[in-house]
Amino acid sequence: MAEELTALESGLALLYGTFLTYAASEEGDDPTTISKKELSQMMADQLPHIAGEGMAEKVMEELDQDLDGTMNFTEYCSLITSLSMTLHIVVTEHLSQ
Ligand SMILES: [Ca+2]
Repeated sequence: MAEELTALESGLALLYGTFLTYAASEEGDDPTTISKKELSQMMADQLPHIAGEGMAEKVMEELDQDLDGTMNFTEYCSLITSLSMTLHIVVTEHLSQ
């Protein structure tokens, strides 16, 4: 009998699943990395309250460490870390007011 995932385990699975879904969303390109177009679609679908128009281009420029023009899983983790840190800063500032 499989045990139910905890909230954190579910969150990790969701983060990884989201990467895999968008990496493989366009046919004909590498299904293990997120292209600029896939990133743009992911941000529009999944980060509508955070990501503005044209932000995907800026994010790719900042996080594409190996300069191959796509986002691999390590680079995606940098995006998640950056978003998590932003959330932490916002919450910390709110709590200190
Ligand atoms: Ca890259």
